[in-house]
Formats: sequence, structure tokens, C-alpha cells
Amino acid sequence: MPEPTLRYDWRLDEIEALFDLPFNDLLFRAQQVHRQHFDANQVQISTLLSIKTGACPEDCKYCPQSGHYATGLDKEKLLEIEAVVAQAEAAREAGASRFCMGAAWKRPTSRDLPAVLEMVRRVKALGLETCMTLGMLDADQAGQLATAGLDYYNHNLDTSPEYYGEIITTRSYADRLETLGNVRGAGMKVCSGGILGMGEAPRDRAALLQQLANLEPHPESVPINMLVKVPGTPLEDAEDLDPLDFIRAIAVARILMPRSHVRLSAGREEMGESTQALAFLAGANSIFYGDRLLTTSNPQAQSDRALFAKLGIRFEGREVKSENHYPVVADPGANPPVADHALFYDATR
Ligand code: SAM
Ligand code: DTB
Ligand code: SF4
Repeated sequence: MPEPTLRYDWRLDEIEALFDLPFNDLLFRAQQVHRQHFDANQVQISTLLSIKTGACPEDCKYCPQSGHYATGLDKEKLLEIEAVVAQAEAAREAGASRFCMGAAWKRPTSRDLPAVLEMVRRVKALGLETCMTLGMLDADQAGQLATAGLDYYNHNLDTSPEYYGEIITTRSYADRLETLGNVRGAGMKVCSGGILGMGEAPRDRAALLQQLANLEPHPESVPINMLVKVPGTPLEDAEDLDPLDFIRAIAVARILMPRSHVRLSAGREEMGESTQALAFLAGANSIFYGDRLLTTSNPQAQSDRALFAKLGIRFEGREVKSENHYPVVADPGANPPVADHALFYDATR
């Protein structure tokens, strides 16, 4: 099949028509696109660390770290650099190729930035890809992070422009787009996605993906989070999203942004193996790996390895030692030979 040209002009009605396809047709199309650009049996592995937790001045209604809601989180100071490096080393040993550091800030201040820049340099020196999510960035801050060696910056659009005001009032959609522009302008890779299951309408899910797909270039990484309902947040009792609608959104994201890594992000613990397997079939090819997200729990690494074994999925990325890594040989013909210190290569780079 000829490679489709990347598009940045998706109309909402076209995207809604994809969502409305029969489920099997949608998944088939997504899987075709996926296989044109990726090894369908490889998943990129990122590990998250909260480097500054809680007491955030923003009012994001989904977020346990917002200081506006009583979620029982203690406010913490910025972690020490050595503690961050130690966690990054452990993530690397466990097989992660990217280390993502998150801070509950509206934006980094000039007081905090030097320590953050040192974290980037030190984590990068371990041979890991680096990612940070620190809130809004101006062009100068983005430039400093890029110079320090930051590979990716995560800043989510979260939902559609129309629904956004129901979820956050302390920073605007335009603010978010501006930060993404500053990240791009500094030459870093963009990680941007959203959250589903916040009571949005199907049209909002289509409109979120439209916003992401019409960024040129597309974000290299697109995290699709299922809302983790945290007691104390205004969304703690949000109605469950049908898992099949979540899968549809993954499939549509894959079709709209064929070369991007689509991350099956928060919410995996509540999902079960079958939904996760469907997400990989729909074109998700990245996860957060490790027992914790930022403040909430994620599946145990051991159960992720077991799931990957069942599905014949391999870790994408750097060379890793197989004793700390899951050496899948579900189909020996399709996998690289597994030795004691097997090398796993990213076939997509
Ligand atoms: N404070 C920074 C910011 O928001 O720009 C970075 C950290 S913030 C926690 C990163 C992202 O995590 C949010 O944009 C949101 O998409 C996601 N997130 C936060 N709480 C979540 C929840 N309860 N369920 C799912 N995703 C969540
Ligand atoms: C993203 O899209 N999801 C991650 C990461 N980017 C920073 C965060 C998920 C947070 C889930 C709630 C928590 O653990 O606090
Ligand atoms: Fe703060 Fe980020 Fe949570 Fe919003 S999502 S309250 S900005 S930590």
C-alpha cells in the first residue's frame, strides 16, 4: 500500500467519520497504518518520576496535585539531583529508554531552573532519552532546556478547546499552544496528548485529536490518558468511559498521526489485559513502565512483563541487558536471537 502523505488539515467531520466506522474496520485501518511505520510488536518504554509533588496553583479538575482540592497529598520540595539520578539509573536497568520528570508547577521559576537543567544533563549522561513536564515554558526557558539536552517536553492539550473551560480555568488553551510552539521553536520533540473519560462528548474527543493532528509537525509522542479518578478531585465520580470508545480514540490517533508514538498512558491499572491488548492492536506503541505514575499507581513492572510475554511484544530502544529485561521469544522467528546479554534495537530509528 502506498504511504499516505502526512496531513495537517483534518476536518472535524472527517475525524468523526473515522470514529463512526464499524469497530473492526477502524481497527483494521489503524493496524494497516501502524504496520507501515512501526514494528507492530515493539513498544517504547518510558518511566515517570515526580520531581516536585503537590500544591500546584493550577485548578485542573482531574489532578490530585492541584492545591485547590483536598486529595491528601503532601506538598514536597524539588527532589535532590542525586535522588533523581538514582531513580533514572534504576529505570534504565529495568529497561526504560526514556525518563520523564514531572513537576507540579504553573511554570518553572528562575530559582528552580538551574537544578532542573542539571537533572537533564545527568539523566542524559546515563544514555537515556530525557523528557520533562514542568508546566508552561517561555521561549528562553525552552532554549535553556534544549541546550541542556532535553529531548522531549510534555505538555498536554488535555481536551477539546470547547470543553477545556469545564476542566481548567487558570491557564488557557492558547497558553498551552504557545508553550508547544516554544518547545518546537527550541528544537525539542513534542509530547502532547490528553485525557479521556472526563465527561466529555464524543465530539470533544474528535476535536482534541483534530488539534493534535493539525500541529505541524505532529507531536512525536501522543499520550492518551484514561482519567484516573482520584478522591477529592472534582472528577472523582466522573462516569466511566466505555473502554471500546477509548480504543476507538487510540485507533483514530494512530490513523491521524501515523509516525507518532501513541502512548497508552495513565489508567492502565484499571483497564485489564484485554483492553490493553486491544489498545496495542489499535496502534498504541508506548507505555509508562514502573509501579508509579506521578502520584498514582501504575501496573507492577512484573505484570507488564507478563502481559508483553503473552502478546509477544518487545521493548523498543536502547541496548539493555536481558537479565533486567524481558527477553520475549513468543515467536522465535520474529524476534532477534536472545542471548544472555541480548541487544534489542529500535527498528524504527
Ligand atoms: N504540571 C505540569 C502541567 O500540567 O503542565 C506537568 C504535570 S501534569 C500532572 C501532566 C499531565 O498529567 C496533565 O496534563 C494530565 O494530562 C495528566 N494527568 C494528571 N492527572 C491525571 C489523572 N488523574 N488522570 C489522567 N491523567 C492525568
Ligand atoms: C501524561 O500524559 N501522563 C502522565 C505524564 N504525561 C506526565 C501523567 C499521568 C498522571 C496521572 C496521575 C498521577 O499519577 O498523579
Ligand atoms: Fe498542576 Fe499539572 Fe496537575 Fe494541572 S495537571 S494541577 S498544572 S500538576
